[in-house]
Amino acid sequence: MRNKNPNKLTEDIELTPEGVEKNEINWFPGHMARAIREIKEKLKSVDIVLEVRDARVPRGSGNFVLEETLRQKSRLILLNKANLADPKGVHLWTEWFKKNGDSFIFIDCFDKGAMKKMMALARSIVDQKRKESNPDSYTPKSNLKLMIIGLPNTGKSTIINQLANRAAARTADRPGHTQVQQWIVIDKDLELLDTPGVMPPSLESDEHGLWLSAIHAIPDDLVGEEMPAKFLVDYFKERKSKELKERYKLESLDLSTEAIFLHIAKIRGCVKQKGLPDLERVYKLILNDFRKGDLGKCCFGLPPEMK
Ligand SMILES: Nc1nc2c(ncn2[C@@H]2O[C@H](COP(=O)(O)OP(=O)(O)OP(=O)(O)O)[C@@H](O)[C@H]2O)c(=O)[nH]1
Ligand SMILES: [Mg+2]
Repeated sequence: MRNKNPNKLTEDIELTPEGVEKNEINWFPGHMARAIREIKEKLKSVDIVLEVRDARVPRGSGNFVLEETLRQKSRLILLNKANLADPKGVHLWTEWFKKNGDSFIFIDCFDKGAMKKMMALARSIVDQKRKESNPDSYTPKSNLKLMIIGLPNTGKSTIINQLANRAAARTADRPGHTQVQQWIVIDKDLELLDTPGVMPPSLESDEHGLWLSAIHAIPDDLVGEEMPAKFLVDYFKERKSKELKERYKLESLDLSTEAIFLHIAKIRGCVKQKGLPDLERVYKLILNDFRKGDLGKCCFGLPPEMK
């Protein structure tokens, strides 16, 4: 469903008792409320939850609806796609997560070394909890059951495939690909539960919505490509991104966003009939380039006390 008010991403959201909202942009359709219920139901049967977030939006790609529940369980926050995140931002958020006391790790899930480190950390969290609850007769747990949760498109199924070393779960470069929970047995010592991506039922601000649209947690057809594309060009312009400049052969970054759009339309042949610029194609192109990391690295939002 397209947002009826394209200048506003967030609407006042009314929650029903089941947690299903009634707002104009429906990024929280019925199946997400069901997915949240099913996550809560399965918590008892797993040793630890791996909460996958996007390293480019370390806090804003969490889900406040599950926060309270997850705090009562062993949980490791995986900040995935760290290869696309700005190292300065990663450093600031690392300090914040440490201070906050949450277990976390920044990873690029295609990096075998990082995945090994992540699994060792997950095992140590489970063992630590067992030790605390049973100090006298503690034994490490050999067969682990993990549940992978997180916002759509954060890389949950890809992480499972990397651990399995095969295409055990279906993946795609778009949100909402996994629709049902699926157990994947890696070997006798490791079982993973893949779950459908779930969005929080409301967002903090319009900017928060733009971050999640940019990283493609929110499908493009819900809000359109124009606002996220404008946001991204402004963001990288402000940071004097040399990737932005080089990618689109810009003479200077001291141009208006509209002038940059027109320039891209010209050099990339995005033209409609009668020679008019096809801006819709330009917006799509910018989003695609950004998602591949071709406009530069980024980190959206600062830790709370630094705002
Ligand atoms: N650059 C980069 N891309 C990644 C990484 N992890 C996953 N991806 C890509 O992100 C896209 C989404 O991956 P999925 O594993 O399908 O994401 P998901 O969280 O399972 O998505 P849903 O099932 O829709 O909730 C795919 O195109 C992956 O190749 C990563 O660490 N770095
Ligand atoms: Mg998936």
